[in-house]
Amino acid sequence: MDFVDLRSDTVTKPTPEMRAAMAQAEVGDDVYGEDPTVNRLQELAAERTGKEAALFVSSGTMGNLTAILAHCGRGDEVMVGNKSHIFLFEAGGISALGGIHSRQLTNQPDGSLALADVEAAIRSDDPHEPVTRLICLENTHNYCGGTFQTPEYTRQLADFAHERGLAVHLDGARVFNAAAAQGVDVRQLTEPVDSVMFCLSKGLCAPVGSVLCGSKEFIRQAHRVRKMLGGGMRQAGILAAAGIIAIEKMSLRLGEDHARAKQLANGLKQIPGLVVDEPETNLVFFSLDESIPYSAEEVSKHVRRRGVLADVVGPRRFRLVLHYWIDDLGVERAVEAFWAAVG
Ligand code: TLP
Repeated sequence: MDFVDLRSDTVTKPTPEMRAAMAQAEVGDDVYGEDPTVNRLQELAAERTGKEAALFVSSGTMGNLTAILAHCGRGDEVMVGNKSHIFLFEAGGISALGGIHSRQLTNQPDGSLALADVEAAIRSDDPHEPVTRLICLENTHNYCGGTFQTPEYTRQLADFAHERGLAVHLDGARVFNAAAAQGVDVRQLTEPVDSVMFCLSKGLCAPVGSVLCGSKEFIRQAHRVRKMLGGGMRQAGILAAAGIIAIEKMSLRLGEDHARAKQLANGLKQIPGLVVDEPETNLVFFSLDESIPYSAEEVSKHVRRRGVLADVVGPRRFRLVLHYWIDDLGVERAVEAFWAAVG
């Protein structure tokens, strides 16, 4: 069956243009710094995010881990949101592999961290306590509903952190979605922070890879950490070639996914018993109210039989993700499948 796969934007396959560029990519040994296509991708990523340098990594998880290990030493503390991807879904890597202590602050409904909470969580110079080193933001915020942070908030939080001697890392897995949704240059969201990781392999359609960007000195350290984690790749230009198209072309069309997310949310809202959050970007979250006698798992099996794949994120909660390979017909098929399952 031809599935409408709304489980994630990570399911996106490369475009025909990407496959052609991958086949023709000029490559070299990237551990020697000799892969011209990787170098071009890194220069492009640095330039787009307003940073001095960048490093190609295998995944978003590796990018965040590499960044946090480069910012912090063993026993240091990093502030993360209690709904952040780093805290919830990265296998506890920062503590397991880095000996880094996490301090979880309550994410506000829009995914931000309240400055008052940050201030209250900064450790004092007391030998009993870990040393506060870093604050992590997430933009767009996945589990807060694909919400975006504004340039003003980002600047305010970064200034606040810097005045107190702390660094800021941005999990910008979908930061191009955050920029597109606000009609701003992505730099406005990345320049204020010390480091940013963004993913090529989600809504931007590349098959593999993320990029970590920051100062030259930070990337020099991150390079060593990446090697330590086994992330030094060789002829990675084959992957980077798709990444260049992801940044140059695919980042420009994300507004289409956001418009379809609204279309999908509006369609689902018509179905009695579904409580649909207003999407800000490409993620649509909704819940089943008590009038529906099925669990999310049961509903998901039902819609699957109609060719629609949905992400179950709670006993009565779903996430549907719009991306390049979902067109208007896909949105219609999804709405029809949920009508048939619960309507
Ligand atoms: N998110 C995936 C799942 O792991 C949940 C998804 O389907 O959304 N930061 C954020 C904000 C993410 O959403 C993700 C992936 C990552 C980091 C990790 O990226 P990868 O999967 O490349 O390691």
